[in-house]
Amino acid sequence: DVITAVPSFVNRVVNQVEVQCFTPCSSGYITWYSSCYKLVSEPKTWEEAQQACVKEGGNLASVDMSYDQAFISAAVQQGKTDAWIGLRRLAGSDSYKWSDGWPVFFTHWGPGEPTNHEGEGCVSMHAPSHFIQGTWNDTACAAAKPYICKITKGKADKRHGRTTSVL
Ligand SMILES: [Ca+2]
Repeated sequence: DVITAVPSFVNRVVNQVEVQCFTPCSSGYITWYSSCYKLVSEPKTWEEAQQACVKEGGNLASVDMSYDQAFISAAVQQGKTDAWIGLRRLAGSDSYKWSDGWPVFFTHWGPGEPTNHEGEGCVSMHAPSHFIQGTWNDTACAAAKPYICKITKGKADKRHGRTTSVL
């Protein structure tokens, strides 16, 4: 038998490998799996921080899985204060949403969190000064904090007109 066509799944694998090889992270970003991350120490409100990340082609970091949590927590522990992540409570509700649109599969709240107080709808990750470092806290969106941007390579790649499939 002669194989006359490359199966579509092979094309998808090749595309993914190309994306990983030819789309390096921008300067100042660290690669972790298929995303690039940067801890920015200049404090901003949650909304300003999100806008700053969008300007660079990303969003405030979503934490999709426990291995992301471990990586992002390690990055935050290099700073001195809590840092914003991309989670925010929907107004007038108890449900939360990632700013990059990723579904909320995984959470790592600190004890008693989220408190869901009115006016505390944005989520930060605790710094090493906190006894439960790396856990999450819903707090005032207008507070200025360092933040973590995340650029997902497949998404950045779409800007150049190429589609990346997830297997
Ligand atoms: Ca809280």
